[in-house]
This record gives sequence, C-alpha cells and structure tokens, in this order.
Amino acid sequence: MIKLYYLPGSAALAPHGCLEEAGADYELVRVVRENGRPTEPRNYLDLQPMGRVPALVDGEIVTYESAAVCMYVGDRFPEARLGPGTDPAARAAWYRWHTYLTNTVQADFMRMFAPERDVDSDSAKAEVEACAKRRLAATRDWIDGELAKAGGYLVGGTFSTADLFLAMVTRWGRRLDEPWWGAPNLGSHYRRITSRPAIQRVYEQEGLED
Ligand SMILES: N[C@@H](CCC(=O)N[C@@H](CS)C(=O)NCC(=O)O)C(=O)O
Repeated sequence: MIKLYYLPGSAALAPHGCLEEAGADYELVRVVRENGRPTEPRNYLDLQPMGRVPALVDGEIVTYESAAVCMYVGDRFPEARLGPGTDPAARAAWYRWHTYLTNTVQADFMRMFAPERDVDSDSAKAEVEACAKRRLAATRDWIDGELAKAGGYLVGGTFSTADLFLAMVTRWGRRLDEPWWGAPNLGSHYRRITSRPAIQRVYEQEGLED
C-alpha cells in the first residue's frame, strides 16, 4: 500500500489530494516533529533526507518534493486522468506549472513564512518577508489572468494535479493582506477544486476548515 507522510495543511496537501482523486489505496502517516526535527517515524530521514513533508513510499519507490509527488501520482494512475495524457503540448504545460508553482511560488511562500532561514537580523527578516509578500501579490495577479485565459483549469482546459497544487498555494495565500482567493479567477478556481468530493474528504482527514 502507498504511504504518504504528511502534516496538516503542508506541502503534502496537494499530493494527498492527488491520491484521493486517484482512488488510490494509501495510508496517511503523520510526521511528528520536535525542535525542527522529525522524531516519528524514527526512520523518516531515510525517506526524506531534509526531514520535510511530504514523502511518498510506493513499494520499493521512495520519493519526495510535492510537485514531483503530484506528477508521480498523475502518471501512476493514468485511468484517473489527473495528468495530461500523452499530448506533448499538454505535458509541457503540466511540467511548467508544477515547476513554476514549486520553485518560484512555493519558494516565496517559504520566505514569507520563515524569513529566519535566509537572514539573521530582525530588520533583514522583515525585509525578506516584505519582498516575498510583494512578489506574491504580483504573482497572484499574474496567475489570476492566466487562469482566465486557460478557461478555469491550468492544463488543457481540464482538471489535473496542477490544479491541486495551485489550490494548495492559494490556501497558503490566505495569509496575505490581499488573500489569493480574493482574486476573481483564483477564488472561483479554489472553490471549484475544494468542492470536489475527494478534496472535501482530504480537508476532513487533515482537519482543515478553509
Ligand atoms: N520543496 C519541498 C518543501 C517541503 C517543505 O518545506 N515542507 C514543509 C511543510 S510545508 C516542512 O516540512 N517544513 C518543516 C521544515 O522545513 O523543517 C516540497 O515541496 O516538498
């Protein structure tokens, strides 16, 4: 059985949504962290060497990085049609969105949530946080426009794992002065994704309310 290692509302949320949408047989394992280190399961660093969530174990295969896990699940369960199929243009868009959302957008959220990882002094932390917020405000507007052009779903006009990743970062964006879900297209996208029965189950399993 597949195992997904997670913490509620974390970067494991989109992979969790992918597994539930796929109808996969999987077990959720909550990671326990103390003083910034995972303590349970005890071998967690063997699965995810940075000690972060998510990690996914599928038989002999161990993988991590939330965007990679989403694409892995999309390819692993082709019958669930969570990926782009074989069309090269759709695959290109699928790779592009996952990569952009993780290496640019998610990275800015991490700077906003934990500026102390980048700099030491309080004034530098405030500056890193403010810069990240400024970039995320511009990113919000740009993605909102892209969603309108794309017809409401990121890849090929239909639901895919990329939409689950976007909904995850939209939720993180509730902490900004102008919440991401306040933008018209991002808001309707978030509601469309989170009203899916599989995603409602995911929110219930993780104990999330918004
Ligand atoms: N790029 C990684 C980031 C994972 C990550 O930073 N996860 C956070 C939760 S959202 C975490 O485990 N934080 C604990 C820590 O960094 O010590 C991914 O997307 O999987």
